[in-house]
This record gives sequence, structure tokens and C-alpha cells, in this order.
Amino acid sequence: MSSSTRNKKLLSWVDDMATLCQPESVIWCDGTDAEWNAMWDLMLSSGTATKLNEAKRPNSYLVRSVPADVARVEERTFICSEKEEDAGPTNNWADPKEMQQTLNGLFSGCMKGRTLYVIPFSMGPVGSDIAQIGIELTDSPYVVTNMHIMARVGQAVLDVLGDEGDFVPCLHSVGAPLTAGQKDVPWPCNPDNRYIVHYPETREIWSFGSGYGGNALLGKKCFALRIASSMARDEGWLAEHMLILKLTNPEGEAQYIAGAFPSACGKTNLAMLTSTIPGWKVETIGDDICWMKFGEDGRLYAINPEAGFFGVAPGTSMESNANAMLTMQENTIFTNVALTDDGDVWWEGMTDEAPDNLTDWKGNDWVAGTQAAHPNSRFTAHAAQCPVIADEWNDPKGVPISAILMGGRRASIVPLVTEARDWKHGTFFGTIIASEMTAAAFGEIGKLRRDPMAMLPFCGYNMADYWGHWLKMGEQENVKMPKIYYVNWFRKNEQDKFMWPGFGENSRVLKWIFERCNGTAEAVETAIGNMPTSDGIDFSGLNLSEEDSVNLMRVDTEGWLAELEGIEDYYATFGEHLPAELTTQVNGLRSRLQASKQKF
Ligand code: SAT
Ligand code: MN
Repeated sequence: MSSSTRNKKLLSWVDDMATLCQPESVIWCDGTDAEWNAMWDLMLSSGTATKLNEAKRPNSYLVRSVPADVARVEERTFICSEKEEDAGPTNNWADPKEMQQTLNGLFSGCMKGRTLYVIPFSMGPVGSDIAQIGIELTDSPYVVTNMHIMARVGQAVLDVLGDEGDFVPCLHSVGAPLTAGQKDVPWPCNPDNRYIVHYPETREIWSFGSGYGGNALLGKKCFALRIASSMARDEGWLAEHMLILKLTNPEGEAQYIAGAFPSACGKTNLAMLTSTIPGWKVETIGDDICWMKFGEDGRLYAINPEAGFFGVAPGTSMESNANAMLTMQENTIFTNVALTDDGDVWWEGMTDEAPDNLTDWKGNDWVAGTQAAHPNSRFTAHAAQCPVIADEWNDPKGVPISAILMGGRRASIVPLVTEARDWKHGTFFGTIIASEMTAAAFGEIGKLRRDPMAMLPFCGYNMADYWGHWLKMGEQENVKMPKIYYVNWFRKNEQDKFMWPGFGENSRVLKWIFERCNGTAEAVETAIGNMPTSDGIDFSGLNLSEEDSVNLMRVDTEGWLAELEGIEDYYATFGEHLPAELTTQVNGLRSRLQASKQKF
């Protein structure tokens, strides 16, 4: 385990942080198998990890967190811009100087008795023009192994960084120093003192007290979304909470589609979808984050800045997402899932029946009727292991995006698919995404939450300024913006049943979008946007009732008019930061809805 650099900024930052945190030793990570094995040896001996059955799940491990540290903590996530209004009303703001004092206190001596690992990582293919370099300092071996999978780690990154290159400093500690002779606990953390702090102006991340996912793997939400969104605004690109997929038609023509969906709305499933339409093929580029920059041809080129998937386990099965199941057959980290008596993993929804003699995610004998796996339990698996990973997923140039999907989980009002009239209208679609709450973050399950562009917890600056940035991107000269689609797989009928089967059948919607992009499908103009003609999406073989197939696409004029009130109230919370164009969009939609009412 070692890496070397002569980058002065990096060397002196590591020195300063080591002085502050006072670890027992400092190790520079190299991302090798030897390092992976050494980390697991440590975690096996501390009781953090259980090695899974080598015959069933080679080179894979189960880790259990403590019940208090199982998800992102939005109420403890801060954007510390100089001015409060630059963080905006949707973020927790704290004064950067005051926050720094608090953090200096907490980090002082916080790594006593532990090792500080220096993880050089690239978000995106090493050396790509769209990629960015970060350095994470952490006292968690669990973070080291997850970063091996989720990012490109090691000497190659330091080589690209060079002596003068810049990087985003990401400091992380579980916040649980050890006194001499004290025995460590399996999942050290400090749940009463969690701070996930971002400084968008100086582009730094400080995270304290949590060892879990998005709180601790700082390349992911903290860097690739919160800090990167702020870089993207300054530099004229987009950092988005989107999957990226490649769709190929029977003639072999391919289009790339990105899609913004809130956490736990099936992004991973859509990215790995198995098409139900003969001859059509979906391949995966990414399942969570998408960075897009203009190419010389004026199109947006996207990369997946990550190198792995940190997917929700429950509900994943050979039926719902066979490709995800195949991706995690080996070299995988499982967090907070259940353990079978033959050393494999299980979670709700993996099979119809639970196997006998499970150990639940808390490490106890599982009792039927209780949760075997935590609802936000996860698998961390290499993207390259995905059977349908697209060849170009690692291409430094990125892939040209033809269409962007905006989707939430809406029981009513929002049709299966609506095409935006233009980029501005599509931006408007993005701003009105709302979704029913899930377990991925704390909140009231089932309640509607507005989640613009699926970025609510991830936008590193004022949300309304971010909308302004989206609009500005489309106003530049000689650009060819992707088409934008509002999709909703979750509309329910009067019997409270989902009307749309979802999963693989979503390929029928993707096919229509593909054909709109290459100019071979028709659309009907409605008040809310362009919709498929009655034969635009093939419903054959789906056993949809006549009523459901009409209602899936129905423009609920009264519903939309009422929705507009809620949108206006929401917009009002952004005050003067709200781009005037969005008010124009609301007014335009309202008058189109009213005009369509008069037609009947
Ligand atoms: O924990 S993560 O932020 O990485 C996953 C999620 O909650 O979306
Ligand atoms: Mn996500």
C-alpha cells in the first residue's frame, strides 16, 4: 500500500489534517487487491465485516452498521457559502467561519488510535476532460474498500494530478477516537455529532460522525453532486443526479438517454433494464450521477463519474433486475442485509419466501414478520461487472445525450410520458418533480416531497439559481440541447393500483422517446406538452384495461390547474432568485389548460 506525489498543495494539506486529527499512522492508498485484502483483514478482526461464502459469493463481505447510522442525514448536511442566500431555502446553511470553528473542535484528535487513509480518486475516467480529482482522507477501512469500487483510486490518479494539479479535499472521520488500550467497536461512529459540510466557494468537504454511504463516500453525493453542481455553474456544465443508458434499435442505431429520478424511484432498475420489445436493447452507462459538458458539435456529452453501483438491495431480484443481481455475484460489499446460514445474503423481495435460519441486519436471529434487511440496505459492486454495461461507459469523451427524463413517483395527475416543447419547458418539468418519500432519507413515508431535478438534497447552491443555470445552458449559441421528457411509472387507478407495469415494460416508453429523437414518431400537442399518438406506444400484450390505457395518458386539466397553485407557492419560497422564465412557463401552462377546457 503506497502511492507517491510531489504535489505541494496535497502534501501540505495531508500534513495539516494529520496534525489536526492526530492519527496513529498515515497510509497512502493505491487501490490494489493487496490493499483491499488488508482492509478486510482489519474489518474481519474488528468484527466490522463477515466474509461471505467464497463458493457462493467470491471475495464478498457483509458489513452491519449500527441502527443509528443507516442513511444520509439531510438535517445534518450543510452548505456553508459566505452568504446564506447563496445556499437558498432548500439547503441547511451555516456560517463558514462558525462552522469551521465547530469542525476544528470536533476533528481535533478525532483519529487518535486510528489510521488515516489518503485516497486519491478520480470521478470519471482517469484523465478525461470531464473528470475531476478528489482526495479523501478517512479513518474508515470500510470507506477505503467502498471507494475502491465506487471511484478510480490509486497512483494513476496522482500521476494525472501531477505536481501542480488541483483537487477537491474531502476530509472524513467516523468521529470516534480510541484511547490507549481501548478495544474498537465493529461500527465506530458518532451519531450525536454528525456534520456533512460543504464549502462550495473553496470547494472543500468535511464529514464527521457517520460511516454510511452518502455521508462517508465523499466522492458520491458530496463531491459529484453538491460541490460539482457549484463548479458546473461557474464553468458552464451540468452535474446531475441522473442515470445514463444506451438504447439500441433493431437496426443497430443507438441513442443515449439520461434520467433524473429521486432516490429509490428505480433508477438502477431503469439503467439496467431488459427490454421487452424484440430487437431493442438497453445497456448501462451509469445509475446515479451524470456529468455533462458541451462537445465541439454543440451537443451535451455525458460521463458517469462513478465506477460502481451503490444500490438499494431490498426489492432487487432476478425478476425485478437480473442484471443487478448478476453484477453483485462477486467482489461485492453488502451493507445491512440479512445473512443466510450458508454464508450468503438475503433481503426482502429477493425471493418470495425467506430462507430458514436468517440472521437479520442487526445480527440477531431473524423473526418472521420483522425486517430481515434494512430498507436502505445496499450493495456496492463494480460497474464493469454489470452484464449489460455499455462498452463506452469508460470512454473519456463521454456519450452524446439525446434525451433527458424527469421522473418522480406520482399516484395522480402526471401521465406516463410527456415531451417538453423545448429546453425551457423541459427545465420547467424538472423544477416540478415531486415524489413520495422513501426510506433512503429520513422523512414521513408516503408524503409528497418536491424534488426538483431529483436534486433537492444534492444541489450545492441556491436551487432557483440552479434552475437559472439550466435555462442559461440552453440559451447559448450553436448548442443542440437534448429533448426533455416528464415520465411517471407510478400513476394509480381508482382501485389504488399502479396502472403501468413498469420495470422491463418501460422500454415501450423509451422506444417512443428514441423515435421522437430520430424523427420517426409522431406526437400530439396538448396543454401540458407533446404526447404519444394513440398508437405511439405499443400496449399490446400488457393486459391493460381500456380505462387504464386511456388514463395513463389522460391530461387531468383540473388536477394540473390545482397543481399549478402548489407550484406557484413553492416558487414563491425562492423570492427574487426565481428565474422570470419559470413564471412565464406557469402562466403559459395555465392559459393552455384553460383554453383546452373551453374546447369541451
Ligand atoms: O447514501 S447515498 O447517498 O449514497 C444513496 C442515497 O441515499 O441516494
Ligand atoms: Mn442517488
